[in-house]
Amino acid sequence: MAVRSSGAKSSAGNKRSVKKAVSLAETKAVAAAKVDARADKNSLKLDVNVFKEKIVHHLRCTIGTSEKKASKLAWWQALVATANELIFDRLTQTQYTHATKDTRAVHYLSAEFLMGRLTVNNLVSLEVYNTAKSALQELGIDINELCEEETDMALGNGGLGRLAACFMDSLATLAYPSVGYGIHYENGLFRQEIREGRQIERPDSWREYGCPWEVCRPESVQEVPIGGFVETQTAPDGSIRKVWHPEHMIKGVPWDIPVVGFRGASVTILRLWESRPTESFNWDVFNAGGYVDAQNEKAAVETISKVLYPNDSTEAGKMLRLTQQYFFSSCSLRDILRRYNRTHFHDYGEFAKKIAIQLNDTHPVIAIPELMRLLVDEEGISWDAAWEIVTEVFSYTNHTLLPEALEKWPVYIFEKLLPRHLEIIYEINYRFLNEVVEAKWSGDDEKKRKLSIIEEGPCKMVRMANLAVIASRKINGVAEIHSKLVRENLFPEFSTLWPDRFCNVTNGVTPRRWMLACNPGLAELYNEIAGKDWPLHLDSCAALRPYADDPQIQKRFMDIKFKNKVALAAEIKKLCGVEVDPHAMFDVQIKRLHEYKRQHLNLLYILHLYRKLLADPAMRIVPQVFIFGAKAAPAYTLAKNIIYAINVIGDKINNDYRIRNQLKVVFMPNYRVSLAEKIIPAADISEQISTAGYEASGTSNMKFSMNGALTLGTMDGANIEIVAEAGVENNFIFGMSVKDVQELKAKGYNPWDFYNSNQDLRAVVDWLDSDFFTEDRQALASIKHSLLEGGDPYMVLADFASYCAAHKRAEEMYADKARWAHAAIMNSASMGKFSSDRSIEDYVHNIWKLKNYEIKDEI
Ligand code: 26V
Repeated sequence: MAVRSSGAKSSAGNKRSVKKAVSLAETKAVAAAKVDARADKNSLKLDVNVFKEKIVHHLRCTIGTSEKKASKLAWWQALVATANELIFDRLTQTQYTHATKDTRAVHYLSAEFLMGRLTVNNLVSLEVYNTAKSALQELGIDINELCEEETDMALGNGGLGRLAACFMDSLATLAYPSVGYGIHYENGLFRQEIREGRQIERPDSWREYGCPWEVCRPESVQEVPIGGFVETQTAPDGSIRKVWHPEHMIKGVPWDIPVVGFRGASVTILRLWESRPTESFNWDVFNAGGYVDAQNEKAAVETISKVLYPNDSTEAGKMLRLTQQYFFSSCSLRDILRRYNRTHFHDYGEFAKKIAIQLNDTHPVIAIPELMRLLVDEEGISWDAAWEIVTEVFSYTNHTLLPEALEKWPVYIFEKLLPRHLEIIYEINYRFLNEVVEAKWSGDDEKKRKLSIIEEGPCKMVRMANLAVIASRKINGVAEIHSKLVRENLFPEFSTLWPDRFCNVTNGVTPRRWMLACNPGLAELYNEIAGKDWPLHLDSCAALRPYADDPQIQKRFMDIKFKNKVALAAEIKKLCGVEVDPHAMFDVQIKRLHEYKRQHLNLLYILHLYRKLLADPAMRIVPQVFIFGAKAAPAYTLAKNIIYAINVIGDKINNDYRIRNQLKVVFMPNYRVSLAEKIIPAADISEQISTAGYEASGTSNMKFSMNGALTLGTMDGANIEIVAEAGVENNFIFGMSVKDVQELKAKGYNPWDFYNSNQDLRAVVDWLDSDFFTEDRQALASIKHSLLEGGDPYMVLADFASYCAAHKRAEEMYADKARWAHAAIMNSASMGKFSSDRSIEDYVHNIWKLKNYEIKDEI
């Protein structure tokens, strides 16, 4: 021991003296190397020839092929490798700055990150897009074709996951110390195929041939216990200790995806955990001759991160879903603790000063009892001290009021998977009910029943949202109206208890992806009018507003739109085989298929128009193309029937010569981020038609407006704030307000009243129950059935008349080109508020309390 120790010392001593001796030469060499590296970087950024050489170098030396035989995929991989040279350098600089300054950071825990494609965005953010384009052009390659090689990273269902991706972009751009934590799903959201009008789900294997953006980090692997039982040990002094004997250990392997801030401001990491069996775990079974059993167990562990669950409320897979949530939450917390302890050596006095954790919906809420467990059971901290830390660190964002989406887990699943966590949840609940609720509403058992984390009943359940509220410092909704409903309808008692905990952060979207990268024509116009910094200061786009009536600017703006429509028409032809006229009004509804989003209301209007055209063959209307994109959860039968209805009705209309191409209906298959990037810049009308009170915010509504579409929508979610900025006169608002909906519900809504009193409505609803569109009338009749016998839960019929009137106003305005251009410009130029940079600044100032740091080229 002594020998080893002194040896170690002397070798360290030697190193120091050697270092001193060469320090001057070394310093010079390092400085020279740094200059070289910077020159190299700059030339890579600016010099087309250097970029070209790099791509060819990577094609040969990284990918192992040559210019002559390389596939498009290989060229794309070489392009990514070239970009990665710049990205990793910036990443190292960022991490160096944050480590040396021991910065406070936010950790964004989300089961979903819908990143889409990264190539164009990263090149644009690094300011090398044009260099890369020219370099590739000289090599005889079209950059657009290469970018089409990239499979979307579809690790999310919809709005919530895409919001997380926009937030990562803004965190990196604003250079706030941050990490995104999630799950490295082997299969993202299913790929949708349409066969004979019906949705078919196919697996999405986004990294079948590897993803060149991600880096595996074996040095940061974590191990997570699961299952088993808890033993209560009593020490000689009478104190009690809980010891968990887990049944299995799961290995969490981190994959890092760098997120590049605009102009390389900083590079933030998205760390996604993949589940693997631990080295040790299958040996016992294996040695006992159970080779096959061991393989089965291995497969079971690997299943944890295999697939993203689509949003359907089926019972199947509940166990696995909770395991996923626990797995990634625990890996992330252990990673956070490991990094903290590198400089704080298990002294938790500073923990809450350095760490903020945002829970993106209830999916990662299991992190609350897990942090309690890590601090109390594994780090030996008292319950009270641990609770103080936990309640300082966590905040929770609510993204939906839909009761079926509010997560509850059966207690028996907890007993099986997470027995110690269940004990901790019981303890949190006991203290909350007996200290907090009792103090406020003494003896009121009804209040206790309602606020309890545990729902009593034949199957006891753990209410994750209640746990989140009880442990969080701040709870936010995602648009003004939604946050109000969270306070008043979802958590009224909690907000009486803790009024200061509740706040609003209106969602936003990144203008880098949703304007600059996807709409270069519009970006150029803003460069000229607002200066090149508009993607960082979206408010500055307001500089276009004074030109809203200028004929030249109107023409320029609408020419950009037209060009985008021509491109989309070509895509529609390619994907749907339908010819559409780019002069027609493009009316778009793209979002997950759900009854509350009311794609069937849109369909009823289409039927109404079609019927009028058939009744009067001489009638001339504004030519219109209705464009849909939507995935339905695989077990959601009615949603799938609505997709089928859109397709068969579209097919009939598109091929009906009598209506002279005045109406077209297309359903674009496999809606995803990269398709949205093509559709949104080409839209004239943005359909945002949810029943008021149900769409928490919406985010595509913002993307459409930024790109000059007019909203046809209800006073719901962020629509309210969008029209407040862009002018209600420049959009088409219709339907019941949240208050109207509440009142009608209270009065007793009867869809038959509307059906019986509106001839037009009745005709189109009945049309669904006929063999006019398809022999399989059952599928379409199921929609009618849900609207009548089913009680029309989302009040489609109640809003039909008002919806038709809004469409009429839109058609009239479209015929007046100057008026339309005015409205389109006013929308696009008024969206400053809806940059995700603003959302992040709101989180930073009201919740996270972070500082950002300039990232210099220091190492
Ligand atoms: C979840 C589920 C699960 C079970 C069955 C049905 C169902 C339906 C919807 C959901 C959605 C969960 C959360 C979500 O994605 N919310 C969306 O979050 C966006 C970002 O804040 C927001 O813009 C959307 O309005 C909101 O729907």
